[in-house]
Amino acid sequence: MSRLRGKVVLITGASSGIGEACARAFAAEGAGLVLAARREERLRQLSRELETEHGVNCHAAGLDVRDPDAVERFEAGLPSELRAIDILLNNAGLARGLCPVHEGETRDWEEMIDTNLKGLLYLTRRFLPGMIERGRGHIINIGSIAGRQVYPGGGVYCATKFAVRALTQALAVELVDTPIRVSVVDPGMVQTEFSVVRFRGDEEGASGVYRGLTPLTGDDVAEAVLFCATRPPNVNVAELMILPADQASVYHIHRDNN
Ligand code: NDP
Ligand code: 8X3
Repeated sequence: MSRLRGKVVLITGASSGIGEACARAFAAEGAGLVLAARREERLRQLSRELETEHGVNCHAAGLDVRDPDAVERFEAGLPSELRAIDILLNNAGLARGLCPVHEGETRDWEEMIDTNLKGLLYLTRRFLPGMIERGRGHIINIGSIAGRQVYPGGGVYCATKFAVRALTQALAVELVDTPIRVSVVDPGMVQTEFSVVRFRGDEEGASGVYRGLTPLTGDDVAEAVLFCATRPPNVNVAELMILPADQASVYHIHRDNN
């Protein structure tokens, strides 16, 4: 029987890309789901689909992770059968722009820091105490290869992902005397809405990022997340980096120019 049957998984950023793929993967394993993102209609549609396809219990609600009061209201609005979160997947995140710090826009920096870092903290602060009380739980953070290496124009985005890695390690240290596990999954290039968001709707610029290579899909990353979530209780995958075969580092990428 699946190790996830009957577990409750909260996924932020479930309205597209990696988060949506994870929702599908966890539902297929029989987990109950709490789905959060700002585009509520997309979440509701996904939720209906997963309930019909897999017979799982699913709750979808609009949430902007940058707003701590909204996070509090979101928790208060959870149905009783989905209140005890077993796995918190802190996935919501984004990059804005690709320009050096001396040309950067403060609103872009704020959006990245508030979403990728402070949002992750607000969700963790709200749901971790319950895990500690119940003596079970797993926090899985989506970091990035950009949390291990920097690149020009990626300064603030990379800084947020370095911070995600640092926070994951800090949580692991703080929770070592509890059964709570903490993991970070660091993907390389994944073709999702990420680059379209980064370039504010410039589809051509976004697809140029992946030109000549085979990027990861959201499903590839979901498999890695599922691997972390399904280890036996004595095993914690502390860090997992997953890259396209065409990528060896942020600087070493094989592109087929034909
Ligand atoms: P997508 O743009 O496809 O998905 C991002 C998700 O985050 C969406 O569901 C979006 O939902 C949600 N989100 C963004 N801002 C907020 C917010 N303020 N409140 C709530 N939800 C929010 O990109 P990916 O799936 O690729 O990105 C998921 C994670 O993976 C991010 O943390 C990203 O940094 C990381 N990552 C991505 C890589 C890639 O190459 N694609 C590589 C490495 C890591 P909505 O807009 O509806 O709120
Ligand atoms: C996204 C991967 O290399 O575009 O986290 O920063 S990268």
